[in-house]
Amino acid sequence: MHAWKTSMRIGGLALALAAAAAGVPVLTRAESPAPRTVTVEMIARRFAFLPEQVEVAEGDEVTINVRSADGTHGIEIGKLKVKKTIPRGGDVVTLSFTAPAPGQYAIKCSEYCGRGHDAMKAVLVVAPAGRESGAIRVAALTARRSFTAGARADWRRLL
Ligand SMILES: [Cu+2]
Repeated sequence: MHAWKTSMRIGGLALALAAAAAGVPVLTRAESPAPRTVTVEMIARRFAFLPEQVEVAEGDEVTINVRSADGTHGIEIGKLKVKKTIPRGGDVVTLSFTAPAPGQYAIKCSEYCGRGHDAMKAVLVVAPAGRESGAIRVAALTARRSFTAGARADWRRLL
């Protein structure tokens, strides 16, 4: 005779996802339960990422959804050993990781995409847990020279 033991766990993830539905359409943060989840919608385009800066706090469960607005690109966070190809056509590529020790982590394009490839960079900024600003800044919208009005329009259209 067998004793069947079934355990089902319904975690706090659903709560976090529901909480993330409100607020700014691009970046969402659920404050509880721990660990927090941070989801970033990102566009890769010749020759930049938008946003070009992502701020999280140590220990955050981070998901970056990336899609290309033109050709094939790649996304690599070398220090985190995260690297994926971003196909042409706009399909979403998802990176998931736990935010590491405080510091700045370079994000770069890992697939040669043309003349400006080497300049195609962004940065992940990790703040000490509990000391983040509370708002995830999107610095790229006005700052980046290589982002034309057309690129920003792509971003709005795709998200
Ligand atoms: Cu590239």
